[in-house]
Amino acid sequence: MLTIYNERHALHQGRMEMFRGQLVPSFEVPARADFVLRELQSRGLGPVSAADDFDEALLSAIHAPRYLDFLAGAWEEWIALDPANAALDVLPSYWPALGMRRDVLPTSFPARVGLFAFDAGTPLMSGSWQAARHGAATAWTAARRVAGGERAAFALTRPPGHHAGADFYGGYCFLNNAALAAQTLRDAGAARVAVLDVDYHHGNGTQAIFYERADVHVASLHGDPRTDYPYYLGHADERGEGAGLGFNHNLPLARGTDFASWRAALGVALQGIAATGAEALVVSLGVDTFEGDPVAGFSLKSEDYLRIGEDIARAGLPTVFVFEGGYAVAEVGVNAVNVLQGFAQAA
Ligand code: SP5
Ligand code: ZN
Repeated sequence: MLTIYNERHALHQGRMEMFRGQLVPSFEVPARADFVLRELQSRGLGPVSAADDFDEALLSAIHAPRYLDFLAGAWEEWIALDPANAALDVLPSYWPALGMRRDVLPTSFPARVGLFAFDAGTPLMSGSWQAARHGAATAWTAARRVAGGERAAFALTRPPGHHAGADFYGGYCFLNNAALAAQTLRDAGAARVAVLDVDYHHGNGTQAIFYERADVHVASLHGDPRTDYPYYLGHADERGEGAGLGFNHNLPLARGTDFASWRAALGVALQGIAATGAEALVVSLGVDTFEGDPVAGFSLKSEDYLRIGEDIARAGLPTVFVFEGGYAVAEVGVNAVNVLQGFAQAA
């Protein structure tokens, strides 16, 4: 399988995230992508190449202009507050509560951070924008290859994307790579595209972006938001709105869910996708469902990921895989590449 690799992913290296009253080292580290790349190469699973030249204007199909402007300039504004800030990551301290104004953009940079960030766990630093931007280019390129006739392609990138919405970031995500891939497949002629999100966490950004649209069906298997991040979205009764009603499918699962139950839910999600008549598939490929993951609560084993790839291949759709979460760093390569290998062998 063809891999498009974000060679600039390591420009983003968030240092600290807020966890229960203290700053702790971020779980989302550059080594994650390095392990996946190494595993792909050692199994010889296909060529690895860089993204095509990318026109940043394409991002506005998914993201709001004022949000993109904020991201592109955030680091310079942070340094302008105080040159000593160069040694620190940007994290929010203030948020607009419900009933407060989001339409007026504050001049204050810290106030704007809280307008666009929905958690204090997503450090933004000097290279975040460049890494995220090239990551979006990576997903866009993978989608173009699939639109051009490849059976499948893998966008190997970080920071991840599925928590990022049209105008917000969080959950280690700044730009929604999977949403851009889905939009790219639509623009290339697929009448309907499905997004299948198998990351442990609900893909709240992807859901929000497509919630009122019938042309992109979003299905997500995840830890129940009653107990798990991102907490405030991802329930089973969220089915889409307006024209999008019936095109959002959430399968929340209890902490501790094992592979047999998880796989049954995958079958339900894939049946739903088949019923929509989708012509192409984007997989938000997080492997934080692994039993050893430090931030999540399912109990999948490494060999289970081969089965996941096989099941997805049986959907028979042109498929773009986009790398998302997975924080058991030493195993993340084996687990992610097992999905791709299972897919390639069954396809
Ligand atoms: C893309 C993705 O997987 N984002 C996930 C963001 C999760 N952020 C919350 C992490 C909570 C950290 N909990 C630490 C538990 C220590 N035992
Ligand atoms: Zn996740």
